[in-house]
Amino acid sequence: MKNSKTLMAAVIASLVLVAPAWASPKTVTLNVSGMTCPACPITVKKALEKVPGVSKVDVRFEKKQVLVTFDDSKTNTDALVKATTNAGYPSQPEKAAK
Ligand SMILES: [Cu+2]
Repeated sequence: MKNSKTLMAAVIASLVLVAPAWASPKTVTLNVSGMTCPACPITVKKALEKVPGVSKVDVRFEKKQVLVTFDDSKTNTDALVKATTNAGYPSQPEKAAK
């Protein structure tokens, strides 16, 4: 009895700790075919980091992909595509979200 109560408390505590991470961050993979040299990702990353709501930009230069984590209540995939396009690097979401 005492053990199961302790276990329950541990489970609840871990749920409370993990919960904020579920809130609303979304990650999208953008294919950026125009990244041809190692300096390109810097421009792409800066352009994406300027978009309000973007919390993380992870460039995979070898794959010509950018993983963008953002708050979907503040921005969306279209805005991210526009940001890279305006910086000179047209991109496409890996999975069409429409
Ligand atoms: Cu370049």
